[in-house]
Amino acid sequence: MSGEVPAARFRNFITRQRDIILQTHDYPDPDAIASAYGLSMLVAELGGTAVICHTGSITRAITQEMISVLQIPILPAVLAPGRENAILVVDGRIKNDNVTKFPGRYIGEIDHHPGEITPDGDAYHDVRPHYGSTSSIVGEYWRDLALPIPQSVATALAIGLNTDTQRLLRGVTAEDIEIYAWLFRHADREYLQYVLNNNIERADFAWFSKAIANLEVRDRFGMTDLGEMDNPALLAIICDFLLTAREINVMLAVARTGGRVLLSMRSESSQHAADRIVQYVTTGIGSGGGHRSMAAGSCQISDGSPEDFIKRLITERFFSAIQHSSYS
Ligand SMILES: [Mn+2]
Repeated sequence: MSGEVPAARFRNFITRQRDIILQTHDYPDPDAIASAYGLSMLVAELGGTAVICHTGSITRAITQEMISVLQIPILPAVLAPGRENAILVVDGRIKNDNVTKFPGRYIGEIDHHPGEITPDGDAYHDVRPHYGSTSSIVGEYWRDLALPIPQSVATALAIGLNTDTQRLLRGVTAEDIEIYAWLFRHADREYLQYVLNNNIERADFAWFSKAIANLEVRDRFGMTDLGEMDNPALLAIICDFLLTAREINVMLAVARTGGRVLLSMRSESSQHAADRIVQYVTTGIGSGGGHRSMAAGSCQISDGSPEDFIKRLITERFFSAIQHSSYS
């Protein structure tokens, strides 16, 4: 890697590759949406064009509201233009299962998840697993290139940074806090606080109540099964919430949809990395990954009833990880 700062490297990359598609991971969350938006505006500022697209719905009302209020031009996959696409993956990895492939060339990735980079001599990689959010990386690009960041971009990035780090409490580093202070100065603070303080809806309460009723705790591991529910974003929010219980250090929330089981996992235990446990639980039946502190996965229900499948494979594997403090 050359000695230039990542922001300068990105600027040089855009001078060679002026028209790009920014693809978020499927079912994009606020961090993915905000970082794609921040990058699209930066590409425009640098004289290029960038279209944002994704696969999978955006289910949270507050996230849809943020997209419309901040006028973020994000398109569902079906609207993505033709085969000449040069696609840069944002808040995910080219190789990941949660990045549904579009026609075109994959030219790079900007991400904060751990794991190997996709080897390709020409591709652009800015991968910083120690960062709490991709929004932090994109915020640094704006700051380090000394470009005038629009208020809507600073606001979106500050929201993305906050949601991925659980309000600066999870997987956060000094770099995240420093760029947050900078973004905060340029953001619409009132709207930022409004979005962060209104991410739950009344309709969610029934799911919270079911999650609490179905909660099983062994040692410091908690698990809950929400039954049929096609809403990975709410599953993650519920998982975050249950982890705040003092008695729970590792939390798994599962739900079923279309013959699949969705998993959301959180860990605040230094001995138990969420990504490692999700990989262990889904071995041979699905896939998963993420960070030490937050991870997700999915499995295909192969045999028996869904209840039986979850109990036999997922629940038992999950609780058996209590013994394995080798996960690090
Ligand atoms: Mn992220």
